[in-house]
Amino acid sequence: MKMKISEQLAAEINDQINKEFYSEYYYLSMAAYLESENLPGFGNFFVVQAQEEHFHAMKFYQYLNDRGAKVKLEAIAKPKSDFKSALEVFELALEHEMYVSSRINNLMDIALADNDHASKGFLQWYVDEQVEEEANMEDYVNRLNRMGDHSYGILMLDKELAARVFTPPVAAKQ
Ligand code: OFO
Repeated sequence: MKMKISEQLAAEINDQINKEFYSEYYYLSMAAYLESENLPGFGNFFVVQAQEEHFHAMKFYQYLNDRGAKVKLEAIAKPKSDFKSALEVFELALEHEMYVSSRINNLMDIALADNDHASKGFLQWYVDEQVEEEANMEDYVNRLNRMGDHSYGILMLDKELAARVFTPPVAAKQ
């Protein structure tokens, strides 16, 4: 199949596939820490987050295939496994999402420079997703900050986070 996107955009998306799998790994590592701290609801939240990252990676994977570019998988970096608290986990998750947003914006900049309308449309989904992911993480950072050491509040939040389930976005099905 003839390649229908620029070499540069294909290479950057290929790299982003690695970053999305790293995100999956990073959030799974956060989940494992939270489970070990007897916070199964918090753990569940990050297991679901990891599933979302897997979905993001596969959506990029499919896109490269569809545009005639070959995916080349690279090694996934080892994630941090020691954390100080649930608050620190959410702070790091927020920081990570802000980093991912900057990478998605960079992909969009390339698609704009290439005047590649198909890629612009495709990447807009990620731009919107990042707004939601950052807002979500920030909300939990704020709530945990307000709670301080109140174990009742943390237990209630753990119960709330236990209810999160992974639902693949319908419009973006693989
Ligand atoms: Fe893939 O959005 Fe989070 O990292």
